[in-house]
Amino acid sequence: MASSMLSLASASASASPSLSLHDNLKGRVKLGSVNFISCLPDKTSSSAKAKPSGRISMTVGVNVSRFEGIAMAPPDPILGVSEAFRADTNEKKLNLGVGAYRTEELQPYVLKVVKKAENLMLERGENKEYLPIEGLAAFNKATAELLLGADNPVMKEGRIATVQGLSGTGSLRLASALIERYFPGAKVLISSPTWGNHKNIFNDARVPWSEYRYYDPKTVGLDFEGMVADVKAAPEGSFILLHGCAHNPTGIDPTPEQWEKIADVIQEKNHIPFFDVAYQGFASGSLDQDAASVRLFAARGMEILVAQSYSKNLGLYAERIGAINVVCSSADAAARVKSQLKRLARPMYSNPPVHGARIVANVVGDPALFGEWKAEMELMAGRIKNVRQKLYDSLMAKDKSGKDWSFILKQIGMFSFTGLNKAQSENMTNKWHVYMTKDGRISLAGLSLAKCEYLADAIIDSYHNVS
Ligand code: PLA
Repeated sequence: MASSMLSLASASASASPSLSLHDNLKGRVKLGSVNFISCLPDKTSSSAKAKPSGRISMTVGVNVSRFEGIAMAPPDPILGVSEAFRADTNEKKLNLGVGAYRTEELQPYVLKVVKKAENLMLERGENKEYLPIEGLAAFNKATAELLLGADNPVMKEGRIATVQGLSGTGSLRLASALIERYFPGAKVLISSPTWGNHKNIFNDARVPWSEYRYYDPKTVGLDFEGMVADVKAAPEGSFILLHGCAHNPTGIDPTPEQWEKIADVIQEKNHIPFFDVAYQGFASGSLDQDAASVRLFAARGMEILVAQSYSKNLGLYAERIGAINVVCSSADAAARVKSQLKRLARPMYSNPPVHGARIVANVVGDPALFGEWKAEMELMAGRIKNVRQKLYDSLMAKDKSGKDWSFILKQIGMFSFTGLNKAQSENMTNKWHVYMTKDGRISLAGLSLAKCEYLADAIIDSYHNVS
């Protein structure tokens, strides 16, 4: 309907190219579409000016839209890779862009424990009523306990405000809204590099950010001195965004000793640590080990923000389940913070979805299911470690240049930061049909043992033959 209206409009206008815009609009009105009339621009507005092209009809037709001034957005640097992958018909194609776990057959994986929890939920005939603004109480309790440990004094003293969020991203966004409202002008410091969406989140929330040094390309490791210096130099009371484990995209985490020093500087400068925990249990295979960084800060009695996600560790990508936790110095402060988080959430999305929250609450709340989850998580983390090893072995066997690829083994989590530059990453995609982000990151969770040699060939070719 819309397109036929447009073509009628075009025909009418192109038949009378000398008509003024207003005349054209009037002519269009005669076509008699109510929708169309309602879209007409104000003839006095500048946006209604016809462009000096032979296709005045099209200009007028398109200018009818109030969205004329909106330019095409670029594809997302991570999720856009999946779109390009889907469009490629080459049978060798490999999607190492988004961090989504695949089986050895490169198929998406629904955890067995998730299916069990869903069956239980179906048997119980759970209703579909709205959740409270803060989310499912059983989920909020479970997620905070998973993060800090059930016997953590923070839990016992009620010093934590936990609100269910729309997975990690939505939880980070809610925390950003809290910062914007209650800490106006405060800066968030993010690592260089970091997960690309962090910048978008803070930009959209109008929270100023700057970067601290993190990755050192010379050592392909952590620039610890640079990091500490930059955190020290930040204005007092800044928020320091830290990846709880499995740093994305580098796969390089501070050692426990380095975490202590980072905590020292943050405390010294009265900064507020802001953790993004998107991979708990997925880095080492152990939920407790992967939460050690956050627990270290909590044990010092510091106030902390922590965004959590269940996309990766429970494979609940599309359920959008996560949480924002604010550890406060008193139960009273936590209650007030929670009330304000709810106030921020209500006009944004009202209340969160229930399905994923029930899955998490059921899995964590049932000792048998909890045990099964841990075993499955170890399997997933183990498969990633195996392909990491095989990729390294293949590179070492095939690359005769003497290059040291051992940094791949030192990285942890689902990603490997290959060190390939933009042109080399593009070669990976254009020549080898290996889809990855342009910063040189590959998701090992999308790689199988069977494809390691092919990937090694692609990396060696791109590294040595593309500058
Ligand atoms: N924080 C970090 C560090 C992440 O890597 C991701 C996901 C998230 C938060 C948010 O995930 P969630 O909203 O699904 O909970 N990063 C992915 C996917 C896996 C993405 O970009 O959205 C990535 O490929 O980097």
